[in-house]
Amino acid sequence: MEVIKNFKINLDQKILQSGNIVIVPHNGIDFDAIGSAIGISLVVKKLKKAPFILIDDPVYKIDHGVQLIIDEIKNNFPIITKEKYSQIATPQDLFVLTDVNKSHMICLKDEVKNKDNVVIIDHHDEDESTLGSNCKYINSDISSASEIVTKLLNLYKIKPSSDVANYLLAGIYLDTNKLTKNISSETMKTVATLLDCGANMNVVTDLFAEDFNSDRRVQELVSKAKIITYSIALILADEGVEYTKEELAKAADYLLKYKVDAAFSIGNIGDNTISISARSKDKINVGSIMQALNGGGNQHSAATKLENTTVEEANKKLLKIIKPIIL
Ligand SMILES: [Mn+2]
Repeated sequence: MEVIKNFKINLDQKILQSGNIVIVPHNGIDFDAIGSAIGISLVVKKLKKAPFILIDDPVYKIDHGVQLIIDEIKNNFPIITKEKYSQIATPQDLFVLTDVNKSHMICLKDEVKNKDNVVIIDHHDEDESTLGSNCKYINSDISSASEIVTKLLNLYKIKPSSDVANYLLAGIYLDTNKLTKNISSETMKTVATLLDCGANMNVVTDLFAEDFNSDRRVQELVSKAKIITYSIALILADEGVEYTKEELAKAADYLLKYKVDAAFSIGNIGDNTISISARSKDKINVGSIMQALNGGGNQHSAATKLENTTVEEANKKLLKIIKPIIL
């Protein structure tokens, strides 16, 4: 508690003394990234500053439910692309990263090199690509960035509207695999706080309602799964079919329904790139496995991208790393 209180004091000063406050969720924006970004926008507004949320993903790549949220908020919370931001940028701007701490997972590069201008609010482990910041709250014991931001809103005595409470709850719901994984009593207290603010579980689950065609593709991936040992499930997607990172992640998530310790799905995501999505219960740390393949994440949820390779080759690389762990 002390740590987050000190972070709040530091954050106050940073926001008050900066120019534009640019909130930066990760590329491939998901419910946790958008929910936490919207929550932090309320803090910025309370301090009488104008927040911008920077989203630079191509529209076709944005998840159906996340796009619904973006459409709902865009009149109240200015959303800008990187190009639009570059037209208003000043050297005094502050970048508040939410649900991300690594340089290669955001759309800014040189802008975030000054650690005085970077704030990080995240629940992913740090590694060598974590950006420098002298104002950060990173805690991988917390389920989601949305849980951290809800705690911050409490400290600021900000009561989110029922809409914003739904967005934060959607972030928690995503990163806990529908409140089944990676939850603590603190997570459930945070959920209770959001319900008190008017969040509605039916509205949240509707945001997760699948697009029929995309869900069919996820189920196709799941049908390709093999259990390679008693504890690891593995999907090798067809080389010739392009999937999205989200579809690969959902397929890996789905496999945790079975009696496995971890699940990996490997598929072609276009642009000459193979993606591996990894999910785990408790025994296997998929964060460190993905780190060994230049990716990142945390022990339960991680991913990597490999360029100029094939699904088969990516699988070989993965097996080389996991074999010593599972044998
Ligand atoms: Mn997250």
